[in-house]
Amino acid sequence: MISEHAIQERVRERLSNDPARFCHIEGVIHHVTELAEIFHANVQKARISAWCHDATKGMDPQEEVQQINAFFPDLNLADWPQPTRHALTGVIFAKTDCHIEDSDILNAIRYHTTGRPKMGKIEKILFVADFIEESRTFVSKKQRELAKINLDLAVLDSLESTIAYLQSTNQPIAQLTFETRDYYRKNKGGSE
Ligand code: DGI
Ligand code: FE
Ligand code: FE
Repeated sequence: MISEHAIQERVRERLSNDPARFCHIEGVIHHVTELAEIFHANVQKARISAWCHDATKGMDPQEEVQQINAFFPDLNLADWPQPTRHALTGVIFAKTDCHIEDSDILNAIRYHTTGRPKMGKIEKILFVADFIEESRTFVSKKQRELAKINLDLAVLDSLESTIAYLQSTNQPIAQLTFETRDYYRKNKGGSE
């Protein structure tokens, strides 16, 4: 794996035409660092996953499909609505451009949009940090506070909010997103 600084520079270069996205990522870096310290997770892994998570956002949708089909031949793209696909190309970026092979980091990137049942600590930290980052003006102070107290409840809270928003705007929702919500409804605050 290349150094964190080198990863940061590759992401900056990749997003040179989207400074707001780079700024969002810097905000997520701040939150994953804080959450990893609170919940005793590997800070370095959390930060690397945060740098990569949205690096490929804004790609041409056709190129996106081609890249995903070539890299994940067994994956069914019907399960991944277009707005969730940058999580998959993010994994491709992490592996090919940054030489990342660590499964905690790659899973955090892959599931940062949909979540998945039984997420690991780094996965949950990136998922929640992405939701509470300052550019999400609809997130309340209470929701940001919850993240520092109970990661599982914060995952659930973010999912309920995203699903309600997507339903109200008639957007397709990944099956995995519902499965994740159902899992965290049943396991409220259960696992760490
Ligand atoms: O990339 P970000 O904007 O930082 O955040 P994200 O990766 O969580 O979400 C990207 C977009 O995808 C956002 O508009 C919400 C949407 N999204 C999240 N889950 C789903 C989804 N869109 C669809 N269609 N289906 C989902 O399951
Ligand atoms: Fe994203
Ligand atoms: Fe993001």
